[in-house]
Amino acid sequence: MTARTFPESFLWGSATAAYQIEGAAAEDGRGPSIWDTYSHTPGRTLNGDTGDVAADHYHRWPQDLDHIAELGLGAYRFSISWPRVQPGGSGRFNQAGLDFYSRLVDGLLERGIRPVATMYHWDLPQELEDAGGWPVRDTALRFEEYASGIVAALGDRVHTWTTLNEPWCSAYLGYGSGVHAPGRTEPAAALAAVHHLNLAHGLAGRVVRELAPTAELSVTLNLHVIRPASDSAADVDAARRIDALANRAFLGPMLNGAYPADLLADTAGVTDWSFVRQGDEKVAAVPLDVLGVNYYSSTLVRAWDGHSARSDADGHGASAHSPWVGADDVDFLPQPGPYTAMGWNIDPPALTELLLRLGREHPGQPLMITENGAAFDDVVSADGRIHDDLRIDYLRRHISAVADAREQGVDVRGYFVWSLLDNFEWGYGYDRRFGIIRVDYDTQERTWKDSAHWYRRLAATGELDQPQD
Ligand code: GBH
Repeated sequence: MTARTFPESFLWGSATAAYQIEGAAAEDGRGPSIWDTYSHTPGRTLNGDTGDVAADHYHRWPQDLDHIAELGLGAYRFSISWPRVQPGGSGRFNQAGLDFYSRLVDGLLERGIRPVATMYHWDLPQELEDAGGWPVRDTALRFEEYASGIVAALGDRVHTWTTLNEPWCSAYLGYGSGVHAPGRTEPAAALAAVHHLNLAHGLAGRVVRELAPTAELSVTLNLHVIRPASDSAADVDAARRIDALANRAFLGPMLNGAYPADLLADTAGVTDWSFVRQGDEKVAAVPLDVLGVNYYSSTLVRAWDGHSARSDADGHGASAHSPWVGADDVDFLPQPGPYTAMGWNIDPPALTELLLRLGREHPGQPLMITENGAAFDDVVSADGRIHDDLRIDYLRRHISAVADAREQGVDVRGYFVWSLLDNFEWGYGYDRRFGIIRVDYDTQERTWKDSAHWYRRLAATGELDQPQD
């Protein structure tokens, strides 16, 4: 088998998020977030699962950091729980919460692991949602205040500050389709949320520049690779419209300092965008040291003719509402397999395509894969091992896709596997496992899956086995 080699400077990491692993939901002064409320609402999550205990990382973090060190990873991407450090979302900070992350960051540094901290991975303090949530401008201002508190406390001990994780999900799944917290289904509110997330990103980015000038600044987007079902003008236009909602609604303000004109025109029937004030888009365009890209699967669309049966094979989940606000005449087609346990199609070349696009449209912008990984139905063998060959194959093919883009000149500097541990998979609870390390939720025991052993070797050598077709 031939191997392709990544340079020593390439950063190998793993990622998690606070609500998905920490547990200790009511400990040491943590306040409630929208995910506590949502997961405790009957019918919202699979099996009624909540993040109350999760992987108990709040108590087990030293051992979890030891696992990262044993994996030989250069970086760890985690998120800070806003309601743990500022329970009401504004005003008083909770010292016990700040201390937890301070210890975590020091624990990483002691082990030679670069801390990559995400400020917001979906756990909005409930009080701020009660005051209107992301559709309201004040939430962005509160986020700036929160950012000031955590950057002042952790400063440049954090190597990379990431403002937001996947604002697409926060806005469209939280306020459009309602399959994420807070579970609202209001198309105009979803677009207002898009804007206030972009604004929050810019305001917090400015805080990082001021308070931690030597730290790197980034944001993580889940960018979509959208293919039209045919080359008909109508299908190509459907793909353009979804690209505007999915990708350019964030890339526009954040990297170019302006919303794309076609997005504003396409959604004119939903909102007049009057919540965008003079200067906001410039604030959102704070220069980034690195753009984080999360990638899992690709998207196939066609123009809907208005009468044939719809597929709607997108992120509706159980919801009757589409996350694709203002695009009711676009249909999402089922994709050819294979699929992961999430039902998402496996499409590694689309990742290369996405990276080439970013390299072309945003030349000079360094990139990082901040999430990629897969849920499969893991089986614990009689010998206690988890032979997750499908996950290894998924990772190998996608990392190979990253190598393809790098060979064509795209500046991708690192790769973070999602996830370090099995964890609370949002609406799917504990039913879907993304970890390279298994968590037994009865004992909280951690067991390395074969993929963890495989990933450790890759990080140590930089040498990737080729996919076996
Ligand atoms: C990420 O979300 C999250 O950052 C992370 O917390 C989460 O655990 C992880 O991925 C795994 O889900 O919905 O059928 O249209 C990824 C969310 C996944 C949303 C792919 C869009 C497209 C397929 N995205 N999804 S579908």
